[in-house]
Amino acid sequence: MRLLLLHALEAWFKTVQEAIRDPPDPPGEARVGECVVAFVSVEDGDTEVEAALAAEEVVAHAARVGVGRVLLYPFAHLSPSLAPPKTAYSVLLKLEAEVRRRFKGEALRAPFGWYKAFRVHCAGHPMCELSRTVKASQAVLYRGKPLSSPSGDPVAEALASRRPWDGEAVKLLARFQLHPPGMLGSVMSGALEEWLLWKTGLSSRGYSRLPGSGREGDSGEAAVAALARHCLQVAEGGLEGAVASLGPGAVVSWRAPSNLSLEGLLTEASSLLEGRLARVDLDREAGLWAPAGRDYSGYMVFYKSRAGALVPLAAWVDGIACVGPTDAVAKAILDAGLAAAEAGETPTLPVWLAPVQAAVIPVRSEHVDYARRVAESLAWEGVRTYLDPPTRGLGARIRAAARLWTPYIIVIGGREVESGTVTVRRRASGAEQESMPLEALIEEVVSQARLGPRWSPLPPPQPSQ
Ligand code: A3S
Repeated sequence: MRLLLLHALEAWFKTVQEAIRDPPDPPGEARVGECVVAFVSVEDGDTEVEAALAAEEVVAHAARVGVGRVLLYPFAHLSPSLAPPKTAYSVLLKLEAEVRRRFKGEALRAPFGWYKAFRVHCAGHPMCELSRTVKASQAVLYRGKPLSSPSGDPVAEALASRRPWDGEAVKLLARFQLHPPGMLGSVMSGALEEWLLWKTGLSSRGYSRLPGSGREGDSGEAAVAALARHCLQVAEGGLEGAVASLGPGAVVSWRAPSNLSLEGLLTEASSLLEGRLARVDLDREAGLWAPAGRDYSGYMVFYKSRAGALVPLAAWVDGIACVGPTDAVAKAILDAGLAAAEAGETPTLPVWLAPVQAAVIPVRSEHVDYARRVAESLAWEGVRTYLDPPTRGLGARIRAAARLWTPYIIVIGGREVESGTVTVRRRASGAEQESMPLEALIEEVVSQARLGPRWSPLPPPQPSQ
């Protein structure tokens, strides 16, 4: 289906002469105030899927230009492969129904099957004109219906939701610099990518870096289609494994048996995801289908967000598993952490995933030199560490470290300086603080971080079969 969408300050049309035998609509004339005029050419093969996708485009343009009225205008001149009038008319009626279902404003339609005189006063601003080609292969279907068409089915609504994070989560994602993306967020995304490469053994046997393809947001139709397309790209490419950068995150994919539990892998990355993952089969009848022009089978794993959306985190399609984008996985983990906190638990990240692994806090200025030595010896071992100087109260600095779920908060006071020890608050154990020798602390933090990919011995390279 081809669309030409114009933001008009006013429009007028008048039927002049029948263009087909027995036009389904009576002749008519109308003057319309400010509206989006949607010139529509129904193409060969268009079905209710294109009608729903086109309705989405029309309603989105009206919202974009802030107009409360749309005029659907059948227009047999935007495509070389037009559908015959009868089919075109029935698809046009479907488009009208789908627009009415979505659009809170007024929806009008010009008569079909007529030569018409018309006038459109185009507003002329940069956003005024838009042309779109709408095809089913862009659609994601759930139980055979496009996700974008409101179906009242809670799963379909959750899949199509564009607002996966509530206010609470948005604040936390900003603090962790995941949304908008910042340094801490890229550390978490990168750590997840390294962890996945390590878990799948790809890091030892090599993988291809695919060019990234744009992806809008963490959930909704586009994210689902992007993940499915990525799997197919790797499968069709006959690749052993691949990493594609998608915006601030990356998708890691590898050849995997169908009995691989992607839910298990995700909860291994963070137990916070436990119980918040849902699997939807990629199956034309019963489940989710991101048609890419050919049949395939598999499933997708979604994170159930606190805001009630389903965020795609992993998929297994035709022998290829893929997890990511890693920034969406990190966001899901933080959102799940909020759910744990709401249930009275203290959300913690594995040390290898924590963007900040250790905070060193000298109580007073005379403790700064020794504290700096502690911070430097941790950083020297590759521990992500910061020193928070006594420019504000001790309590405020401890709370700041806790707000970033820092696994190790290390306080340095007079006693510690004299005895060459440190006082540690471990977020995971939640127990009170403990005094221990600096060397023992370094050994513990590094051994915790070693549970991640960075220090663990890589598996021996596979003999190239
Ligand atoms: O082609 C004659 C008139 O019949 C309608 N029509 C279509 N509209 C959209 N998509 C198709 N595939 C169509 N097939 C037929 C239109 O109303 C068309 N009339 N603007 C007027 C005069 O040109 C017009 O296109």
